Amino acid sequence: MKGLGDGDSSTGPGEVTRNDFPEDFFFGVATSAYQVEGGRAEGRRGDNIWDVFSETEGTIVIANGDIAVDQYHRYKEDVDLISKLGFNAYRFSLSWSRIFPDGLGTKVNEDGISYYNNLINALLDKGIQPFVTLYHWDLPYNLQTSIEGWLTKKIVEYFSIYAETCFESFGDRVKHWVTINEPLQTAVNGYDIGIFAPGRKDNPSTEPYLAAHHQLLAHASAVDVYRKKFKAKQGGEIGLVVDCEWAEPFSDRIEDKSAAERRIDFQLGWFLDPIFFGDYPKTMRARLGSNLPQFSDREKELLHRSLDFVGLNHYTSRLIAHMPSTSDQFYQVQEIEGIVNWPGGEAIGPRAASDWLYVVPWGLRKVLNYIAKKYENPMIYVTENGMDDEDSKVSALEQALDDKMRVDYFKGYLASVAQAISDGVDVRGYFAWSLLDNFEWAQGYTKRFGLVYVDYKNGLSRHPKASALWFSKFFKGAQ
Ligand code: GBH
Repeated sequence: MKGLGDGDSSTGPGEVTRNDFPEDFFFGVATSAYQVEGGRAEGRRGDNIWDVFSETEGTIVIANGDIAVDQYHRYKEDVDLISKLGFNAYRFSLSWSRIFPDGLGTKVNEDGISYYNNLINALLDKGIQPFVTLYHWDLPYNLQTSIEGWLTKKIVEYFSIYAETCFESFGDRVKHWVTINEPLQTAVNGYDIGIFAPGRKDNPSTEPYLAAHHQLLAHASAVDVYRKKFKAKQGGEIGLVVDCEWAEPFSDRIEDKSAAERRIDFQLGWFLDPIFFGDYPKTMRARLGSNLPQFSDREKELLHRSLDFVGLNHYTSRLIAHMPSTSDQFYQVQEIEGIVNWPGGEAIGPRAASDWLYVVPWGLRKVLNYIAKKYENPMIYVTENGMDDEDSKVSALEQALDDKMRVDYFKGYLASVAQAISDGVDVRGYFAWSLLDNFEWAQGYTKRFGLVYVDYKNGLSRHPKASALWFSKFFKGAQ
């Protein structure tokens, strides 16, 4: 069964060189504010929903980002590191509550603006392009308590004010903007399963769809602000970051094939169909009925082509089968099951530390081709791709730095991107997740996604792993 299909030739570590990519391709590393910054109470930053969620009894979160890996104080060192390793781009996110502590957008916190000015200037000094995400899950806490966060349409207005302030303050230097990171995860993990802030799980048949709807409208409205007021003068581009696993049909049965298609509709189509085709996928309308909100004509217009590029976060793939009854609400409505073993029993790929992450390099080529074909061959950045190791309390530093499996992961997935480019997909850049080991949300510091090891027991010192050094050699044309 394994080895079917044209994308399967690169299951092993691929052969890949810098020459397989265009000269002006962006190779970056990525992080997000709450996962790396720390400085929770510094610079007059307001609390966000993760600050509060991670100190709430009964959540599964086992740590917090109060200090995280302290990029707030070490940004210069981190920028030097990115530069020394040879990357030419850095994707990071802004903490909304550093800029507007209560989220209301009435008074800009100048301390927050200076911090990001310093970071952006340090990057540009080293010739590193900043790719700036406005929202990577850390909603100002006051917007959660006062207006129910993403459940209400009012959020669109607050997000637009925040976005405008960011374009105004940083857009003379920032030319690549992302509005929202993975609206799918906020909707499903934040409002269905409840493992992410704000931890809601009591109305899984309605709230995820409202949270998604308002994120889409907030995205479109921010893009509108950028295009009307800033784009001509600043000349940058703006997009949305979606996450999508590849869904390979478990078998040739028609039920499994359409289950796999539905799975992608519920991950990718949920966000890209309204932008390209004016409404949610038909499969979603059919299954969700009145639980799926409607767009007004004006909103449809606002959403229409509201992006210059698609940002894709991609880590893993699944075999998808038709399954009429499952325990998870989001899977139940799709009637699907995600499977990690081929019908013959062999795993779809080696497993990383996280139980959801299987190494399946060919899946990335398939997702990229899927997006190109379905959505008019848009410009794409792979905005996240990577794998994690288990934090080990016992093994020596040298062992932790020798991340052979991650080197193979990057080789395989980069080869897959290169193949997609030769297939005709318009991929312009690739970002490895993550620059540093960091706060891995519900899993705290137990999972390490970094190219650079952070020694939590020794002053958060940074130590490049073999994978970071592999990238450096790759940039120089050597292997
Ligand atoms: C990305 O999401 C995020 O953008 C990034 O912040 C994060 O660090 C990275 O993934 C690695 O996880 O049940 O706790 O195991 C990718 C989509 C969403 C995949 C959450 C894993 C399960 C979380 N991810 N999901 S958990």
